[in-house]
Parts: sequence; C-alpha cells; structure tokens
Amino acid sequence: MAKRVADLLLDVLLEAGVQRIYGVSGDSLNGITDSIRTRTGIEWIHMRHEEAAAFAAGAEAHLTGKIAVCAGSCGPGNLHLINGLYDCQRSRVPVLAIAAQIPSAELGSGYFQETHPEQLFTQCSHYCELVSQPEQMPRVLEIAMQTAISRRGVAVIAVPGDVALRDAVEQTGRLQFSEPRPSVCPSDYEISLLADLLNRSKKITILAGAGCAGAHAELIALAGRTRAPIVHAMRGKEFIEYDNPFDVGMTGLLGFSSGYHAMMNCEVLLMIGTDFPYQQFFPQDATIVQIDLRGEQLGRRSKVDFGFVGDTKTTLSALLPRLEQNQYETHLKESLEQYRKVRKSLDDLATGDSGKKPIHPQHVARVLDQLATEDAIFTCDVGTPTIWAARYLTMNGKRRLIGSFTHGSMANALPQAIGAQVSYPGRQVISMSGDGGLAMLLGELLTLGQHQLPVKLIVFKNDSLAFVELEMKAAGILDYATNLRNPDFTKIAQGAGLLGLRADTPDQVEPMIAQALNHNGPALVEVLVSRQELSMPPTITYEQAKGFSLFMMKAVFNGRGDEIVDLARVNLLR
Ligand SMILES: Cc1cc2nc3c(=O)[nH]c(=O)nc-3n(C[C@H](O)[C@H](O)[C@H](O)COP(=O)(O)OP(=O)(O)OC[C@H]3O[C@@H](n4cnc5c(N)ncnc54)[C@H](O)[C@@H]3O)c2cc1C
Ligand SMILES: Cc1ncc(C[n+]2csc(CCOP(=O)(O)OP(=O)(O)O)c2C)c(N)n1
Ligand SMILES: [Mg+2]
Repeated sequence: MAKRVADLLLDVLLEAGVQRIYGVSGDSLNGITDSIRTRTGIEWIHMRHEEAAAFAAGAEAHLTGKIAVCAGSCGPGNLHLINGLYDCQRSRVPVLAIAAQIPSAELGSGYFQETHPEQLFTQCSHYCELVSQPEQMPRVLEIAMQTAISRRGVAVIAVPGDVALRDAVEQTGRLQFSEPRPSVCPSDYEISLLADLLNRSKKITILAGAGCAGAHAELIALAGRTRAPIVHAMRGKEFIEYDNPFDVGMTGLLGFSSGYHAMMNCEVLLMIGTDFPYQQFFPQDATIVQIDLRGEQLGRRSKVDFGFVGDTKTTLSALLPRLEQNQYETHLKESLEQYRKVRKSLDDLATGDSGKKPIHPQHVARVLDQLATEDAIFTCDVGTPTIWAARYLTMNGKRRLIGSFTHGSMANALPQAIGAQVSYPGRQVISMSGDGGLAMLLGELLTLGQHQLPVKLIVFKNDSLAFVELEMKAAGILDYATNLRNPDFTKIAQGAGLLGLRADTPDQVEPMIAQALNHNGPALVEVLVSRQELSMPPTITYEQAKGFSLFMMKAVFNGRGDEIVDLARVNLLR
C-alpha cells in the first residue's frame, strides 16, 4: 500500500523520538489516528478535552526537555487546544500541535466546523502553517518541529483530513532535529566590566530564575564569592532552592519578606535567567544588572543599568575567575537571619491540632512534602495551591514542580499531572488541585481511570475561588461570585475508577495522604481546608492595608460579621 501523508508524518515523529500524541480524535484526524493504530513505538493518549491534551504535552516537554505532541480535530477540536498551547508557548516548552482542518476543497466556503487555524494559533506559536498539498510533507512538519525545538515554544501544523489521507510524494523524512545548545558568553570586555562592578560592591543580591537550570554549582559559587543572598523567582524554585546556603526565599506577592528585603536593601541587584514579572518588587535605587540568554528580555521588568546576553553556565564560568572574595558579610548574614525567622513563622502555620477544625492548607502541603518520594513530580493549580507549593514544597534537585506560572491559567494541575505520569510511569506524580480548578477540567479524572495513571490528586476543598476572594479583599472589594457549591469529590473519583478519600479533621490529613500515596493506582483525597487562610504578601502596601480595612467595614455594614470573626480566628488567633 502506498504511503499516505499521515504515515509520513508519523515516520518523522517516530524518527524524532516522539512516543505519544495527546488528543481527542475526530473525522479530520482519522488519517493520523489510523496510522498510529498500525504502529508500535507511538501511542495515542486519549484525553477528554483538547485543552488538557495541550497542558499534558506541555508538562511532558517541560520534564523531558524534548518536543511533545498534541492534536485536535478540525474547528472546535483544535480551538480547544488554544489555552493549553498558550501556556506551553509562554512557558517556553517545545510542543507541536497538529490542528486537523476541514476538507481542503471546502476551505473558504463557511463549511461545517470551518475555522482558520493559521490565524487562530499565530499568537500562541512561533510557527503556524497549513499543509494544503502532499508535496509540503514532510518539509512543513520538519520546519515546525525545528522551530519549536530551537525557539522553545509551540509550532502548529494545520492538516486537512483529506490531505492526510492522500498518497505521500516524498517517502522519507529528516532523521534528526538538532536542539541548539550553543555556549553564549558576553564579550571579554563585558565580563571585565561586570567583574569590576561586583568587585567594587558590598551589598549584592542575586535574583535567579529558571534560566539558571543546569548551573547550580556556578550560581552557588558566585553567591559565595560575592556574599550575596539568592532570591529566586517561582519558576526557578526547582533549580535553585536546594542545597543552597544562600537561599533567602522567593519575592513577590506570594514571597517571603526575607526575599523582598534582600532585594530592596541591596546596592547591586544581579538578575540571572529570570523574567520575574512584578515591577513593584524591584528596588528603586540599586544598580541593576541582568544576564539573560535572550537579549529581548533585558530591561523588560525594571530599569537595567547593565545588560548582558549569555547563558548562565557559560557566563558565570567566565566571570568567577575574575571575582575577588567580597569581605562584607553583614548583608548576607542579615538576609539569612531574616529568612530563618520567616521560615519558622511559616512553618509554625503548617500544623494541625488533633481533631480540631479547620484544616490549614499549609499543614496539608507540609504533610505532602514530608510523605512524597525523593523524585516526586508535583503540579499545582493556579489559585492558593500555587502559594502552598511555593512555600512548603522542598525541592532537592530530583523533584520537579510544574504550574501555569507564566500564563496563569486555572485547571492546569490535573492535565499536567497526566502528561507527567504518562512520561514517567515509575515516578510519583502529585497534583495539588483547587476545588475550582479540578471542577474546570473534571472530565480528566476519567483519563486517569481510562489509562490507569496512578496520579495522586490532593484537592484543597475550600468551597470557594479563594485566591480571587483574597484579591478582592486586598483591593477593598467585598467578595462576590466566588462561592462554590461543591459535590462530594470522593464519590466522583470512585465513579471514575479512582480511590476516593476525605480528610475532615487535621488528624486525618496524614493517614489519608499516606494511604493515597501508597495506593497502587489513581487516587483523590479531598481535604476540607479553611477558606479564609490569608497569604499575606511579604510587604503590605498602604493601598493593600487600606483595602483590607475597607473590606472589614463593608463586611460589617453588610451584616457579615461572622466572616470577619472567621478571618480573625483562622489568621490572627492561631
Ligand atoms: C497565582 C500566581 C502567583 C504568582 N506569584 C509569584 C510570586 O509571588 N513570586 C514569583 O516569583 N512568581 C510568582 N508567580 C510566577 C510568575 O508569574 C512568573 O512565572 C515567575 O516569577 C517567573 O519565574 P522565572 O523568572 O524563574 O522564569 P521565566 O519567566 O521562565 O524566566 C526565565 C528567564 O530565563 C531566561 N533563560 C532561559 N534559559 C536561560 C539560560 N540558559 N541562561 C540564561 N537565561 C536563560 C529566559 O529567556 C527568561 O527570561 C506567580 C504565578 C501565579 C500563577
Ligand atoms: C481559566 C481561568 N479562569 C479564571 C482565572 C482567575 N482565577 C485565578 S485563581 C482563581 C481561583 C481558583 O480557585 P480554586 O481552584 O478553587 O483554588 P483556590 O484559590 O480556591 O485554592 C480564579 C478564578 C484564571 N486564572 N484562569
Ligand atoms: Mg477553591
């Protein structure tokens, strides 16, 4: 039988090491799914929503560093991919999306399910092209893959169902896709400029991000030489926080006051591989130096006095021999002491009194951290689970942490956990889910059951969109539209073929989580956590404080005194 365009597409994917495609099938994808059916070495991962397929592919790409693939059928099928693909694009993970298209002869007629993926996906991809005739395959696919790998992001190919079923013209595809790994170093002159500046400075703070992955030793050596506390941005947590005697925590609204003050009190702020987005957390008077692989990132978030283009490992390796030992210890000592105190106060919140409600979410996160394996993969939903993950999960160089940190989409944790578990069947995968987030892509519980993926879901059941409630309080708006009337998630889990458990009281938290983690299959634990658990920013601005008291007054005027008592009981009287 002649090779079809779809077969050639699969040949190229297999050659590139792709082991699976996440998606939901459909008429226009028939050529592709049929070609997968006849092969070994590549698997169709049947999801329940294409958005989840894109999130799952993104998690695979994040963890493996290799290109991952998702697919959606024409029109609504691939339109559903978009939010997940936005997340992949913004997180800079290499993902190929196959957007099936309506029959090519119908294009432009307003046909059933007609959309124009080449236009729809341009914002969330580096490359997006229609394969309108067999001659374009495999070249367009190869360019798409090379672009996703090289520019680290999304590439989309739109393939009409009939084109996929036509005979291929070419018979073979490209055999390898190079991942560029050049060593990028600022010029010799720039390195001496930077060394001179650091050698002249006393109070130096490092703000490090995900761009420090793979350069842990160099970063620690730099901090040792410059006696600089290291503040990390959220996406850098998994690469920077562990084995780090200079760690003073994160900054930002979810950060630690020690991270905040270390940045605000320095003379020189050295930003390395970070795109930390919040301008108000940058110092006004310090000299700011930024090192990033991408020149266009320089000065994006704050004024920058010196910007250097380089990869972290190469740049720090070139810099270190030129650095003198900073003799000024006070800044580092003070920052570390402040960190010790704030860490203790956060740890003090992560407790539970036996039998006494409510369960504090910090306690749940702490127990998870203690019981999870050495190389567990955590995912956390946007919402308060992101806070608990940032503050209570301990990274160790083997554990991983994925969220929707840049795009900030709800409902990311479960589909990302699916991608993680499929890619690493032997590792423990834990989804820290919000009750709002879980409900948003609830159908993916069925994917766990269908593929028997032993993901462990810990649901922070606070019967609200708590993060939004917190934002409303801080802005002085009375909370509204945040209430959730929740189902019994344990029953839903059981119906989907999962072990379903509930922790009602603090003393049930540990045994229930332990049971779920030890269960040989997918499991869900719903934990009834307190709703009003404040996660105050490291520094409370006048506006925020004003907003907060305004909330109190509005609540009293509206006769919601109960809630204020609740707030006080949970947060102030603990
Ligand atoms: C609800 C919510 C609240 C949040 N609150 C906070 C908060 O309080 N604090 C916080 O920190 N974050 C917070 N975040 C996350 C935040 O939005 C950002 O995603 C995060 O701060 C960015 O982390 P990063 O700088 O490490 O990573 P990225 O944004 O991914 O930046 C990495 C940078 O490194 C560069 N790079 C990549 N490779 C290299 C290399 N080899 N060498 C040099 N440079 C390289 C890239 O070009 C990029 O500029 C929150 C997210 C959510 C969803
Ligand atoms: C798709 C999407 N819709 C809305 C939001 C706004 N938002 C951010 S956090 C959040 C609440 C999340 O609720 P839940 O998952 O229950 O977590 P909680 O904060 O209650 O722990 C909402 C609605 C968003 N980030 N993404
Ligand atoms: Mg909630």
